[in-house]
Amino acid sequence: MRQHLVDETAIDNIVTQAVSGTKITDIHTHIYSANFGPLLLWGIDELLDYHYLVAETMRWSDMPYDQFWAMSKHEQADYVWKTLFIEHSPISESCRGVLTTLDAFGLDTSTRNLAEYRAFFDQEKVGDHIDRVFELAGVESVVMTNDPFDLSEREVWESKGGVQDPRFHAALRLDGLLNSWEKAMPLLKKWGYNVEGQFTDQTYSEVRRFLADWINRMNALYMAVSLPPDFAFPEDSSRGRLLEHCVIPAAREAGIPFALMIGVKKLVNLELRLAGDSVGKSDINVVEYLCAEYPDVRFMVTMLSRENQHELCIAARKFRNLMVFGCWWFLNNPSLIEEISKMRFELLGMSFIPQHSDARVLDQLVYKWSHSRKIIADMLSDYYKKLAATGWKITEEEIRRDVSDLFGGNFWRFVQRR
Ligand code: RAT
Ligand code: ZN
Repeated sequence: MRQHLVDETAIDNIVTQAVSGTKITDIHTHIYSANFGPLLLWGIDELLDYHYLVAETMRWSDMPYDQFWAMSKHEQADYVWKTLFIEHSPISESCRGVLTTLDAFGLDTSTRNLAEYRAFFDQEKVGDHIDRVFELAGVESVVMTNDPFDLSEREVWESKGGVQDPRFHAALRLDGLLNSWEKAMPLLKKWGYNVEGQFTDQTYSEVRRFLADWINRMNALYMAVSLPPDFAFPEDSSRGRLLEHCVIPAAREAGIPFALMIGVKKLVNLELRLAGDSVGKSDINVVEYLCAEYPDVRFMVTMLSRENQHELCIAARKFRNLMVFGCWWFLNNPSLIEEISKMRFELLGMSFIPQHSDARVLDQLVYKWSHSRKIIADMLSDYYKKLAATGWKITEEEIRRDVSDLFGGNFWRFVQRR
């Protein structure tokens, strides 16, 4: 096949085309396929009620938290809109994201007419809307966050056969099991797993059976957990024991990676509910220990604190069973995406997963990806120009290959599904 060499002056165009034309696999989201019913959030009220925006709204407000939570979703959305978009300029990443999304749907953001935006979403049908969002976002498929301890989700898996839309993949989320064993244990018992409060061999093997059952039922691409800054391993705790005797063996057995999302300080402000979590620096030694101790298990890792990013890159240079992914949550802002991704490109080349959306509302796929795509495209152009300056000749095909690795290929290879 003839290769098309790229002239230095054409790099921007070719990269922009490659980045906008590549369909993304979004490896970590909180959205669901349509048959999960009300678990799939979409529309303007959900966009405005996003917990990132609730946290920002309450900074301006003296309304008692309970009063805010007592309002309907619709009223909460009105309040967020008034506070963050009308009374102040909506420059924060999460605010701008709402506007990017409305604009992409062809709505006129200059009117500031919330009723008009509501009317647009009101006439959308969920199935068509999913298609439209995936198309606008340039997303091919998404990985959900699937928690067998969430009773409404469980019901869909058990009685309705789970996902029917091939664009939605599952990830088995283990926060319920690993971070609150006292609550998980009686539930496991109720569901027919012969576990005990004591960590006996039988308890371990029953938890492994539970994991294998759910990996199969969900056809999970990976298992995942979010962890606090003081996460330690090995550790004489229920989490440490379950990790060592159940989760790691289950990952090995099923041949799927285990994703660790490290650095969340849960509910530093209880009254903010879902918006009340914070961040703390974590210990990279734990990641290095896991990768060294279990070379036959693959770990996907993202860390929440900016301070952990450099050492995480270095750890990935040392361990090929470690896949660094995404700019998570409080890091999913242009200035930090740029800083962190540059560090990763310069230390790891193309061998990482630069971003996931973490979308909780379907429509957020539109802005999260449009914002990240732009930043990544600009960065890549710059790196290719630097290569060209050395005399290196790059082809269009190579640029497309690299972009396709970053936006999906690296993930599918790591989960060994393609
Ligand atoms: O980013 C978020 O929406 C957080 O609330 C969390 O869900 C986080 O991404 C997680 O997966 O724990
Ligand atoms: Zn998440």
